[in-house]
Amino acid sequence: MTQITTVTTAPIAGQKPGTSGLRKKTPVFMGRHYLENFIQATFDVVGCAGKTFVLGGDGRYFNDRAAQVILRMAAANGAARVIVGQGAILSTPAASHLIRLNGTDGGIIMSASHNPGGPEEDFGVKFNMPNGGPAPEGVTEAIYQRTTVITEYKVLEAQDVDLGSVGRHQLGAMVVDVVDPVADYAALMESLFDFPALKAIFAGGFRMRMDSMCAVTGPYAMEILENRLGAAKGTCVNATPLPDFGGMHPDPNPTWAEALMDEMFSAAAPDFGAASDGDGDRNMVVGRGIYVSPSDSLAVLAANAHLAPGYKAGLKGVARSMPTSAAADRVADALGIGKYETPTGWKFFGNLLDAGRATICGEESFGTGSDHVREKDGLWAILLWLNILAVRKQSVAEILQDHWAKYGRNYYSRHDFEAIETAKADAMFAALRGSLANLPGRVVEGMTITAADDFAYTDPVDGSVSMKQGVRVMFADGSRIVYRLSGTGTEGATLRVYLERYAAGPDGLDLDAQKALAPVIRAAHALAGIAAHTGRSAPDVVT
Ligand code: G16
Repeated sequence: MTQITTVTTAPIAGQKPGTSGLRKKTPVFMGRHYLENFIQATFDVVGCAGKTFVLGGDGRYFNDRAAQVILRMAAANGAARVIVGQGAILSTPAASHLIRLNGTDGGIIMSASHNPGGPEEDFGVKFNMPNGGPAPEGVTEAIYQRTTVITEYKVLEAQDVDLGSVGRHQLGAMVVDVVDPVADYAALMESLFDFPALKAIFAGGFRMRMDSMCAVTGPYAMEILENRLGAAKGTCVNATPLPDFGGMHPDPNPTWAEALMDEMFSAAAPDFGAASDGDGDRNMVVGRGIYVSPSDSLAVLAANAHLAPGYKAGLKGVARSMPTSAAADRVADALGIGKYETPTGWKFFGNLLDAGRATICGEESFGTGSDHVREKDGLWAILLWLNILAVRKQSVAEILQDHWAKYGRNYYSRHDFEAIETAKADAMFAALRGSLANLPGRVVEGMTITAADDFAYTDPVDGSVSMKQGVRVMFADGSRIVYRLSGTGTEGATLRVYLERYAAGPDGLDLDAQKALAPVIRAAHALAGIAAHTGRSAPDVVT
């Protein structure tokens, strides 16, 4: 017999979801009532009785235990059915796809994305809506408000469900369907891309390195690249997901995917390199001897997507987050399609995708995706790049050079200053915001400021307004600086400074990005007084 227990609890401070769900140190999540309070608050807000949800996570430490708790709570709250990835594993894009494919009432994804995993590292939970996308701010705020008044939660007293093998189980009155985490996602990719053409390039000796950083993408990459497309054995490295990601920091950028960068810049470099993050929604692509910035990647994908079968009808529009470079806007203008600038956070793309206004979206934070799901999708971006390489029969370097020659180049970089004392970061932003009105007209590093503001966004579909989404300083020569505090960190504050400078060409398209941006970087430090406020004169991570 199974029995529903109502447990008395009390609000726990700080359960406010950030850019993408609630992310905290693992011991915090494992603390008494912590996970339970957040899950009950979620069910209280979105409803649970009679509903069907998808559940899965990136396999990090505590993923398996948390899944059993969430299942018991879903059963106690009257859910009809939960579809779970085998081993409680689902990449974030695969979870989004399963929600849409099965027409469920949403899903719960356990992940702290690119943050390290382990007993002392990070854990996270987020709710995705029936459209497959992250809950919008109105819903996450309601969940947070609920956590501040919660007094009890419900849990079924039962043994663990066997999530180790595919099949149907019963948990009290609730059905639990354990599914292959890879199969449906791989079929979706096969429907979008020209697999025979990709098979042909691998058969012809095209060499690739795919670094899954010991995180969730491993099994997806193995199945698609090595098993279905016939890439050489050993193409996929770090392909076994581990609870602590093998000690790696599964953030696919030049700093943390250093081994891949070294290989791609070595004499024996393969033709194409790629990496993905903890939960499989981010990607980095690298050519032989050339790094592709995420902003450029978005622009190249938008300009060439029609070469893949899934996008041969063309794009409806392109959306990017505000701090992402304007390179994609130039492509949208040339194609005569819509362009959109949203706040940081994939959730802001959902309405544009649902309304059919945008087909491809992307962010500087190594995220690209399309309307095939409602999350960014690392492997999708990598496969679209492969499809473009297969059709154009050019190297990554040649494709980038062609692109810049046609559109000009938006030199771009992001400088992160991590684990700053929150009070110091807040003081810096208060001073910066206070100075905005006086900035236009001022000349810094020889560049004249034309405008300065705090980005506010009105969603063109539902009219919702999001304020204070990042401080922008724009210059007469098209350069731009953006300052934001990260909403995904779990320790102190992370200051992100986004730097951009446009070169129309034909000269000056081949500079090192940091050198091309040097005056903009100096201006960014001077305008915000970064060193004076935070004590930091150099960034911790440069992407
Ligand atoms: C999340 C969001 C992205 C955002 C990124 C960084 O990605 O879904 O939209 O760009 O965080 O956000 P922040 O600058 O606030 O740290 P992920 O991959 O962490 O889920």
